[in-house]
Amino acid sequence: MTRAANGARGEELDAVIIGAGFSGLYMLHRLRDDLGLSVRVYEMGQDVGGTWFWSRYPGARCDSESYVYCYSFSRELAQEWNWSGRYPEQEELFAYLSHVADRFELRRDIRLSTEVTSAAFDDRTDRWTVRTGSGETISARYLVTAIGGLASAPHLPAIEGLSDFRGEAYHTGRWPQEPVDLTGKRVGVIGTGSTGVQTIPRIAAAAAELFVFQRSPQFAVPARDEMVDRAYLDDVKAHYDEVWDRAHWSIGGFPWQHNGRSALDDTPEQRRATFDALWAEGGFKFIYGSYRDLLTDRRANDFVAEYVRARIRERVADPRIAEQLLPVDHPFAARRPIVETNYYETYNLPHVHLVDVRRRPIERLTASGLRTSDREYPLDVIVFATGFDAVTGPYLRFEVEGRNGVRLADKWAAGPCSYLGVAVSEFPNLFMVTGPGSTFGNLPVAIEHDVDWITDLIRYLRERSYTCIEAEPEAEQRWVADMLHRAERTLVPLADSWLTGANIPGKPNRPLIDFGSFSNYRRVCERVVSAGYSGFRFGSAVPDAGVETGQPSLVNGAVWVTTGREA
Ligand code: NA7
Repeated sequence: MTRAANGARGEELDAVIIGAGFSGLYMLHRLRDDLGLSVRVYEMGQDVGGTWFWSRYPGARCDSESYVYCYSFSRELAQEWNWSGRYPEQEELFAYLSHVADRFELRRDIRLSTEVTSAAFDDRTDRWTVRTGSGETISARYLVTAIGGLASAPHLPAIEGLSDFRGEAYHTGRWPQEPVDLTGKRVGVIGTGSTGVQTIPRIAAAAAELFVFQRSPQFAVPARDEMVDRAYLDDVKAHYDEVWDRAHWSIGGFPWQHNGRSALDDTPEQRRATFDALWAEGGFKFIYGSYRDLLTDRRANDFVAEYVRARIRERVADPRIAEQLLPVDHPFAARRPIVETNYYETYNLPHVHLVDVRRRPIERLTASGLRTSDREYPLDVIVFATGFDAVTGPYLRFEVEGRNGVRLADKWAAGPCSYLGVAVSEFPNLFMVTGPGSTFGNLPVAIEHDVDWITDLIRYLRERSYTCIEAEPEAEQRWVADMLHRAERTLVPLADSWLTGANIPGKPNRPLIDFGSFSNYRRVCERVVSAGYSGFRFGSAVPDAGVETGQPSLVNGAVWVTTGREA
């Protein structure tokens, strides 16, 4: 036991990890089993799985391919696990993560149903004091946030009359654990992002009537589940190293590269042939395996945007409804791309109605339904597929206090800053797995990278008896500036979405993640390591014994070490 900053006695550990999803499970495995640290994971859900514990709405599935939406750190795990198909549904992903927790005996160090309510860095001991909703206080040398960017911060828009509605209401990110029976009911879905597009066809299959309240139509590409079969998945297993090597050094964490050409250099016929071939394959390859400039040059993007609009028109029987489903206010893939199955055909069903709430805005919920500016829709169930306070939201749900009591919420008031998306100046010994400013794409690949990188960094600290590490403010500022510069070279800033915080009223609007490629991010991180963790400074004058005796640590006398220049 040790004495925490305010004098409360707390259990002493090497590391506390927040979250038991993809990131937290692997982080626990590395820190505990490879470095031999004492570690505890706190998870607010009633089971492990993170996103795949919470996202249980009808049709919830990942839209990355199964064989790269998983861990690669254990060849045995990859060889023994058999995915059922191309895009696993929530149940299968949850089963996979549960299997990982069991196989690597992780559960004994995970506290479920326990929310971390605050974390404060203690300048005197160079340790974090972590408090939980169940009243625990823990002192830990390292705090690792493995909280993802979405699942813990669902966004419920401030629609008037929310509490007046007498029917059932669900947010897709907090779908009940027990089955919800929609059979024969009048259902309204608000939102047509990735989640809405996945759930609408499934809800339509059960509901008596479905009203989709759409504010912004988006671009979606076909999933083509049927294009991947058992033989394909076995072949991937046989070429494990090759597939993973390609994913690790790719644009977005998928095992493909763009075709190296500019869309501007091809003839209309060549472009059509390129798009047709990729459209037939389906999935994210349509974006990441296509022309090199689709996401950076508006003219190239206009070609693909027009192609996708034409394909949408082909699938919707009523031309007036088709027009309403066409995205026109943002470039293709400038919002997080959507992958769909039977989405557009759903609007050909007689009991499915598209309501354009940009033209006729939602005014309020009533006891019996939803009212727009021109009429009332009687509903039994309302589904909010309205997204998340993404990337920063999960961090600002609890109090995080760094050196000298500086609050993370204050530090990020104008938008998040970090060094490499992993560390924040003034918040020593805090490590974020895919935090704000980290890379974007197929997340398990990014997560494994970050977890390995953090593990190596902690090993480095321990081998040299450093008790404290902190990002230098200058390195952080340069990283943020570089990241914003890379975003400016893409079309992402031309769209309002959660990628820039624009989906949350009042949230600073700017890119929240690094839109450079995965391979670039990896290279930068490698350079930082080879320069002796440039951009960080290390403190080594706080003996662990100081914690044991409750003596103030020697912050003022600490030997701060700065190595190299940041990459
Ligand atoms: P998204 O992509 O943020 O989509 C949210 C949807 O909800 C989007 O269509 C919004 O319309 C709509 N929305 C939000 N508030 C309102 C109000 N007040 N009225 C009408 N419509 C509203 O969230 P998802 O859950 O679909 O996906 C998030 C990520 O999860 C996804 O990118 C994957 O990474 C997994 P808008 O477009 O803002 O006009």
